[in-house]
Amino acid sequence: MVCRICNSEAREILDLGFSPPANSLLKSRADPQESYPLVVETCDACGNMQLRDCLSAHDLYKNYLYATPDSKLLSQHYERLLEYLSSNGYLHTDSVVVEVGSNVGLFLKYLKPHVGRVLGVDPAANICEIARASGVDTICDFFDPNSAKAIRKQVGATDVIVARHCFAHNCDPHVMVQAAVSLLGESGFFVIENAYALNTIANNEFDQIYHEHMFYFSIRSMEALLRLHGMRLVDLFLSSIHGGSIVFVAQRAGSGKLPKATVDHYRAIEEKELTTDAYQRFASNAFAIREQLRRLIDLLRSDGKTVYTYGATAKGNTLLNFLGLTSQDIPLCVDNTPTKQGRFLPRSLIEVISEEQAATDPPDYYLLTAWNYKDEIIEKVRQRGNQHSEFIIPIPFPHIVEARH
Ligand code: DWN
Repeated sequence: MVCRICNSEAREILDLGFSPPANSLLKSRADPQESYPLVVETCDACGNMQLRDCLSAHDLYKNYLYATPDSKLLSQHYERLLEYLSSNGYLHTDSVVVEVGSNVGLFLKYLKPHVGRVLGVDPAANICEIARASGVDTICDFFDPNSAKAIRKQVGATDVIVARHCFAHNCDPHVMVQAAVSLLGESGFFVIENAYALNTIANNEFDQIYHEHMFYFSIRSMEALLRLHGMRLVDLFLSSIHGGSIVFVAQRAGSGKLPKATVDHYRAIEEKELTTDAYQRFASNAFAIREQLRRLIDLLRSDGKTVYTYGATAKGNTLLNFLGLTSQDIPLCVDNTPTKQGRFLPRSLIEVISEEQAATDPPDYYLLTAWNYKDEIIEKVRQRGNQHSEFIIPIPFPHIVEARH
């Protein structure tokens, strides 16, 4: 396939087979469902890592079941992100901030008292309703040059555009950058937070590969994209959330701040780590994890043990479907998102139940498919009185955590 950043030839690094859209949970086990190829490629010319096949954004996001969880870990991240943006002069108390992919508005709600004005943009009508009901002004639309023009009419040139874990979710990455350039004021900042490709590759996080994640950005690929639109990376901020994320701060080239030494520092580390060998190890480790984890679960089940998953996560669907695990192996999935409860995970057909329901008859093991919230979830399970269940952590290699109080 062709690289969707620089149009060079891209080459395959990992084929995970066919998988249904990760958040397409079914209302009934009999509902029709489709699976599509999950093949990841890389471009040697610009460092881009992309899905070979993109699904329609409309089909993926118009009625979206993922609501940002109300999590301590995320709240701590919001605090650190606000501190970082404010102390570096990217955000001020009078800033006009637009968040793209604002979901239920949790981040904007946190930001609102610290800036001039906030506005959310999200394509999922059902999610926008929740955001508006919580007092966050939200436009229900995709972020593209047309909607950017309408937003500029409404709030004027924007000081900061934030795109957290949604920028990689579009087949054409140029559209969002074009939209940002047209909405930003002359010295405005475009703050893009994504799962960081270096963490994905180095930590064997192959479960981060699903149809919503159409790109896996590195410093190199992000700079290649920004450069094509007269923008440049001026700073970056690494975080451990979502299995390792990176916050890119971009500005129009030639205006405002010069790139910080941080960018050179981490680009040099990336150049050493994100190598062809690293991609090959990533692919072979995905198959090694599949074999180890499948063997572990089969062994536990043959010993009469019960295994549930914890977290009806997008990455959990990739893991379950790549391993071929179904409701025959894992009868239930626990998740605290009301819109997911009572539904069935696509293709594995595992029923989603609430944390309260699970607490009444806990399993011997939880396969932690929300492993990025490991400490918070284990603490919650123990505090609710369950000292029985043990936790299978699938990444970076399968291991069992008891963590009993
Ligand atoms: O990029 C994306 C990431 C940021 O979020 C989106 N495309 C989709 C989504 O991916 P995910 O589903 O893998 O994300 P999370 O945030 O790891 O999902 C956590 C799930 O776990 C949620 O469904 C909520 C659930 N949960 C829970 O049941 N109890 C989470 C916590 C913290 C809990 O205590």
